[in-house]
Amino acid sequence: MSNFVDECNLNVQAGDGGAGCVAFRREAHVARGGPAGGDGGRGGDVWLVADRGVASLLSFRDHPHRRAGNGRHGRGNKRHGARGADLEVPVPVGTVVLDHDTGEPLADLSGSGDRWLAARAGEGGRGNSRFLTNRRRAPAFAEQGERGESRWLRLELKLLADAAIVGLPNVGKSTFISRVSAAKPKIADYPFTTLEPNLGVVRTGDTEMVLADVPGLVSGASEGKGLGHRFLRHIERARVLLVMLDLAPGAAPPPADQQAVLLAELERYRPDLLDRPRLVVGSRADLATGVGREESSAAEPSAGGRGESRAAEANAGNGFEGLRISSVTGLGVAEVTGELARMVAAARAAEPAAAGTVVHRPAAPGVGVTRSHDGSWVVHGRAAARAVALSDLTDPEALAYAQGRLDRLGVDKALAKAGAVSGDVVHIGDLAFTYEEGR
Ligand SMILES: Nc1nc2c(ncn2[C@@H]2O[C@H](COP(=O)(O)OP(=O)(O)OP(=O)(O)O)[C@@H](O)[C@H]2O)c(=O)[nH]1
Ligand SMILES: [Mg+2]
Repeated sequence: MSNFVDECNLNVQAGDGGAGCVAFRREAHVARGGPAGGDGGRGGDVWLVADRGVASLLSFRDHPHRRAGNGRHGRGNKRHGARGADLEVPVPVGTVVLDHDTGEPLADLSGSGDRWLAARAGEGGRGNSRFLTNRRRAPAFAEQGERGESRWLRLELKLLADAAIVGLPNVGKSTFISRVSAAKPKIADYPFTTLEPNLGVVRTGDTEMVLADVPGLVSGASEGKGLGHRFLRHIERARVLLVMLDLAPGAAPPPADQQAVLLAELERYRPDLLDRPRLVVGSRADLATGVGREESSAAEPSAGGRGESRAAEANAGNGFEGLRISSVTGLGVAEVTGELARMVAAARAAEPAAAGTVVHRPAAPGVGVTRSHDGSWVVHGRAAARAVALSDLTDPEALAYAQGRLDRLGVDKALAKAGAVSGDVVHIGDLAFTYEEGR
């Protein structure tokens, strides 16, 4: 099975907050000393971090769950619980994060070190010592810890290359990258040898650029033909496209037709790919007739040529006006890398400075009310859930405290506005209440 995985699902679970503690000081002469319960620790956050050392999303395929540490509970003597450990999940540079259900883009980790908060930790609960007031001298309740956020994400890897080679299958894309970089892709004389993208670093003069060799494109790729358009996403971010047309006789349609197919597929996938700077080259020129001798347009049939198709083959080679290369003889290779480097440098120079790509999700909305099928009401929002997450809601002081907090959040108003009437059941967090009008 392939080790290059460029899409996966990931479940991130932030740590729960620890519970606040209910405790009282022990004093020699007082039956019950002042409240002394410590706070629970906050849970750990889950961060996704773009890391150059990670090549693909492989590690998530069989193990899609990542979890940060829970906060510890508070204890007596106002001892606070320890924080849960944050979890940093390394992902490849170029990872795009989407909402699993809606497909909404959430983050784009395109620079090494970019970080994104994927799941927010639960806050620790406050201990009873925090609820001491003039009128509440011995609070016998504390806050529970908040649950850490948990969600499913969809990750897609879009390779970041300066230039990507676009061509029909078997035109010599992999041979070219193996010639100009240290990449060692599989090369063979049949279509679809390359099943996953290869990256290579090309150095020319003082420019260093990353070149991507992607699987061959065929007519209909955008409808799923060949390897489909799955790999086109790796072309999306290339600054320059190296369009490679086969000049070998009899192997492929004439260069102009090859180019038409390639451009049509690019356009169908993403029209703006056609605005990308591109360099068109003719490959396997050593096999084409009349190479490098434009003046000898009288076709010299190559040895082993096949009868009546020779004239057409010769035309295929000769009719091409772009740069001709041979990765076998080295013809034109330096010219192509030089020209690519120039185009890449120009494209880089034209880019706006990177905008410190740490993306944050918008803050969670306030209080919301919805009605369930059974006629009960559900109050949404972190603040409301926290207001009722107390250690002991049978304690009258705790209940009064929770009620005051819900009032301040406008929960009663929101319920009244939504049409709740006395006797309706209201769910907040894990708890169910009965609604009373005009209280
Ligand atoms: N004579 C000659 N043969 C070449 C040249 N470049 C590639 N080939 C041969 O052409 C065949 C296909 O080369 P690949 O590099 O695998 O082609 P590809 O475009 O990567 O093919 P896919 O991965 O299947 O899309 C192999 O047999 C290569 O040895 C060249 O410049 N001259
Ligand atoms: Mg290949």
